[in-house]
Amino acid sequence: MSIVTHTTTPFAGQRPGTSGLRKKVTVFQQPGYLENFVQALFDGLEGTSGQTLVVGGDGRFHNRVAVQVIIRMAAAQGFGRVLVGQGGILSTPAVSCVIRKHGAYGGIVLSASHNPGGPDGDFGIKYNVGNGGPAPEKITEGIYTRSQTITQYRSSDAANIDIENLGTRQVEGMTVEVIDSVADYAALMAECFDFDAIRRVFANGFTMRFDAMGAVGGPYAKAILEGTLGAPKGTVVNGEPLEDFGGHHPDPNPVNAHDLIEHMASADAPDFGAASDGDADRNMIVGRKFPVAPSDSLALLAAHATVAPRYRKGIAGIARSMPTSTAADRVAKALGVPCYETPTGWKFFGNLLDAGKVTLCGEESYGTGSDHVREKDGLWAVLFWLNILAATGKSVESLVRAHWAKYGRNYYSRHDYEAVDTAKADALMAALRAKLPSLVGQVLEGQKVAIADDFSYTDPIDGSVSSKQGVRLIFENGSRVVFRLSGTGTEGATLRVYLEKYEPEVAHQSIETQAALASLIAVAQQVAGITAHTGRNEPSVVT
Ligand code: VG1
Ligand code: CO
Repeated sequence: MSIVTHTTTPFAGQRPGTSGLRKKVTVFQQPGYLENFVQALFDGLEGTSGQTLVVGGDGRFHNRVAVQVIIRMAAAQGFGRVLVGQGGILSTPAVSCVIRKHGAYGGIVLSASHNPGGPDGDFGIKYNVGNGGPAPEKITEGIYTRSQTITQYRSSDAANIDIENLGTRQVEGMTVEVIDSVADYAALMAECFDFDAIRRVFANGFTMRFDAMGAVGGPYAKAILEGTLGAPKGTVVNGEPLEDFGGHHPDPNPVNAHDLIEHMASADAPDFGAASDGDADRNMIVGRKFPVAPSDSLALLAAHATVAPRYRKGIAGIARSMPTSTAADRVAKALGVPCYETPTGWKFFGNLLDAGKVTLCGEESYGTGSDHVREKDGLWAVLFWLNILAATGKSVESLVRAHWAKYGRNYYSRHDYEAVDTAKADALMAALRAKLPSLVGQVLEGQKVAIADDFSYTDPIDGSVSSKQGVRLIFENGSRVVFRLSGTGTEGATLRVYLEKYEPEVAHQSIETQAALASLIAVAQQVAGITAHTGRNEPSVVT
């Protein structure tokens, strides 16, 4: 066994997006592609000698190959220990949990989250820092810069090691511990929530379906829901993590998780439904015939937080990504705590969480989390809902309707135009940015534009500035239309249009969401010229 230096040449475009570097599997299979990125990452890290690195992924195709590459390179880098999930499996929140619990230097998550898996699908790699959260932009930009000039990488020439069985192995001077993928995470969940109360409701016949969509959430949900909490076997469906997710597109929204939506609307619907995404950091909550909007879910968790043991003393504050609806802001106001507005992507919550400014965070894209880890956490949100259902004895629908009655309803929808030609999407955004000054004060579909700008965020803790984070029109009545391009796709560009309208009157709250947002949808077309620029008459996904 020895450490070998390999000469290499850069690959264009190894720039991490919203959540790590995501490319087609075939791109990652190019010799040296993954190695270059990992070396560019390692070259920017100081004092790794003897430290611990956590490695795991969502089990998609290429996961095991990548784990072995990273172990060999971590040994060459001089890490003292690698903690790897059994079979290479660790959900994103589990990686965050393991980093924190074991005082690791950082961790590598192998996932392209909701992007399709399999040999023709996508692969991804993301670096998390010592607080357990996604690397801040300063680090990801550094990786990119180094990746563009890289000339060599270092690796042990050791053979593949056994990562299928628990236990300790040795690669060069480094120890590899293959750990139970679920244990540390499950222990943390038991500290957060009232497991006795949840166990009682299951014992009394409460029913649920958890759809893991063939992705990494399955083993976690099975162990905790069917194991610890006593939910009947079969509560978790699609619970085996498969290399191609069993053909599922593990994006837990009503379009991709339509099986669950249909089941929850059927005659034998259980009391509660939930789904999680590829790397189990996102969640969808569904009551009987009643999908819950993610922005509402965040607001409702905040309003009921004190039922859960971890949050019994109350929350310090809330943070939401800019496009997320302002439903949480109303709860924060009522609680007398601050609500922060950050750019899209979980990395922007890290500083606020570390500084104790916020306890709960959320995004409109079915992501919710708290200071228990530094990632969004799908199963955590599901257990939080179970805790609230157990504590109140109410149904999902009655809880949400009571919330609207108290705080008003934020009608909300996201329209995605996927796989648009990149040049056309860029042209649309450029044209939109150019006309922003002229939009202020205009009356569009009967509403006056109060603010038209490109969202820029100054981190309140470290002062770093992130600009061009989304074009937003805010109307005098608080309605909003936001436009941004996705940073996670691998085919062309995805235009996301976010629409929000606030309705304080209970009497007007039973309108269908798209109907309630009709005038804002018209404004979006008119202002951005979506059809003219992209040739698309309608969005490919509406959530
Ligand atoms: C999307 C979501 C964003 C989320 C990100 C990563 O990003 O909109 O809210 O944080 O995915 O989630 P974008 O740039 O495509 O809009 V995940 O579950 O892929 O780690
Ligand atoms: Co995810």
